[in-house]
Amino acid sequence: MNKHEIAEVLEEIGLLLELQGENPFKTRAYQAGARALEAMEADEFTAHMTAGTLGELKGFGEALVDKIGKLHATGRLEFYDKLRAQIPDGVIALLEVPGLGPKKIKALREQLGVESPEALAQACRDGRVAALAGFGEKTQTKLLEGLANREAYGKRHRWWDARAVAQPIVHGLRLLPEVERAEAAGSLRRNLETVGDLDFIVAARATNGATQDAETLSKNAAAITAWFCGQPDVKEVTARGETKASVRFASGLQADLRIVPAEQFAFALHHFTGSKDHNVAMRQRALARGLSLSEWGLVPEAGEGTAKEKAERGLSLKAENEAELFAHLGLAFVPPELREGLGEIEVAEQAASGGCGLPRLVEAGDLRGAFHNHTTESDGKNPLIEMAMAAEAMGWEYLGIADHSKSSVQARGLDEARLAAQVATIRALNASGRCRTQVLAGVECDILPDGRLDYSDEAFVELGLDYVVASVHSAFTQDEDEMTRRIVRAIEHPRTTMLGHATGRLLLRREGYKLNLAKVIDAAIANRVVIELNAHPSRLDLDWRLWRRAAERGLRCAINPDAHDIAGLRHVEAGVRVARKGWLTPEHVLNTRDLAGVRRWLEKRE
Ligand code: DGT
Ligand code: CA
Ligand code: CA
Ligand code: ZN
Repeated sequence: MNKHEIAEVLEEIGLLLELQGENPFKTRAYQAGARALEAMEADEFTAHMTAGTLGELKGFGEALVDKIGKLHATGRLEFYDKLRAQIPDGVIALLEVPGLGPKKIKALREQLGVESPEALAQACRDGRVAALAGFGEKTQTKLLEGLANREAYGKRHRWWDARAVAQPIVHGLRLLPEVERAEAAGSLRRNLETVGDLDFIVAARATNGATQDAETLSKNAAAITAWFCGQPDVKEVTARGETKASVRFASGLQADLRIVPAEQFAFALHHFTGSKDHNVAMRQRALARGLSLSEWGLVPEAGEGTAKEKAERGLSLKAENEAELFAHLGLAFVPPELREGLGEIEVAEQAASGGCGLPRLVEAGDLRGAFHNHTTESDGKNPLIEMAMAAEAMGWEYLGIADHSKSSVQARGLDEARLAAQVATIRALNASGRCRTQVLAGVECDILPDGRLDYSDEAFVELGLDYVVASVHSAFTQDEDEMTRRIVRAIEHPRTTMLGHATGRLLLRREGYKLNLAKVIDAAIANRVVIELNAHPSRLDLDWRLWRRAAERGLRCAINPDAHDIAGLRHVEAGVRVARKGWLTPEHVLNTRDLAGVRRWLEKRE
């Protein structure tokens, strides 16, 4: 196990011990150990493990070092397995209910016998939770809300996490001798912000000459299915047939596998990429041409038999890849992220007939920097120099630092003096030539509840910042009018360069605050204020569904990782994926500009 995985196990041990009512010193030791591991460089950790010197560090007692050693070497820990087995799954599930920690869960178990989310919901409906000491009506209502969200959200996963699971599976499939081609399809391939399940499409290899004989296909399919179902993370095989299988991983994520002959691959990949709305529109288009489109192929509508039978009789048009499939229907290739049935087929038709065509969507390689990133000055985990070096390693021309402002006390927001010092440090770093990436001096400035910014106009003049990201971090519960007025006021402030994480949503955890986004977008366009596409995998905010129209109307985007550490810079990729889904081209995105172009925008907004 790597240090991150070990830290997660330690964190969980701490929680489990707390659930059992262990003494707080013991539980805290595990949680502190987990945090110390997270903060450690990977190289440093490896060096300690090799040299056996972890125990010399503060906070790593003998028992902890022993457990880390076992997890590092074997990936297993008997102590953890035993502990985990003592606690019912339902109680573990309670930990995921917002508003519930180990202490409250302990009280619910001991006083009400509640040992699962379902039992908790019942106890809340009966009013028994409100009656408990330390709970009350308000808590009970909150818990019911949290339970409802958990149900609605529980079945989906963040795109970023789903991809981390899918990538090694695609690679593993491609390495099998029986596999000719393998791709992930479904919502993952369409870059949807959350993913229900994974879908894998595999073309089995034809070993007997050009035409595939049924026997070879079924032999190869069996080998592929066996590999798929036998992956170490598979917790349950939920379906298993000759050419398909479904599994569930320990994380709860499920995955479908389909195996097809090579000549069917493009059709199956297209079908299982979806979306349903896109597929419906494509099928209608095929029908208008006397053809029937399905996962089996593109066959004549007329004649005896099902589409599958016709395809098996060799009546399908041939498509080596999806581009050829689209071409059969008079369409240019539609990138998967645009396949949502939102007008992409009409545009692909114009493109095929030499019209204005599909947009050249923004790519990760187009980005030359980003504006919203944190350092250890506020709540980041890496100091300025390390963030700058990491940006340099990514080939970025500039890196914007925007630490929190003074009202974000819990994030160690910077007052005027500390911010002035940071600006001076940034200017000095740029002048020193230590780093090819130029650092831009910004701030993530709180939008106060009344819409004012967190520093006075005089302070802004003195600070001489390159730009200001204005964000809401407090008073989330204002009503829609008040919140809208608040944000519009911040947008109208002459110092505001861009609006950070516009709705404050946390995917699968928290809805955004109530807001009239149309008014906010109008104000941003009118004031030439950029709206950020916050690329953090839990945010992806502003939502992709709003970008196409807003950008057409003149709204400028910045794809910002909101990185709190070096690894967080990589989140821009999630942001780019979502920007593509919003039909954004490089011209719509400020951070595709070179440094001179960015400076022109920051100074003159042009
Ligand atoms: P998800 O998994 O909920 O995030 O969303 P998808 O889009 O991955 O949906 P999924 O896994 O149920 O199916 C993958 C694709 O297969 C879907 O986008 C379109 C296609 N598909 C599946 N079932 C149907 C269906 O009943 N009708 C049509 N037209 N297409 C379907
Ligand atoms: Ca899916
Ligand atoms: Ca599926
Ligand atoms: Zn923020």
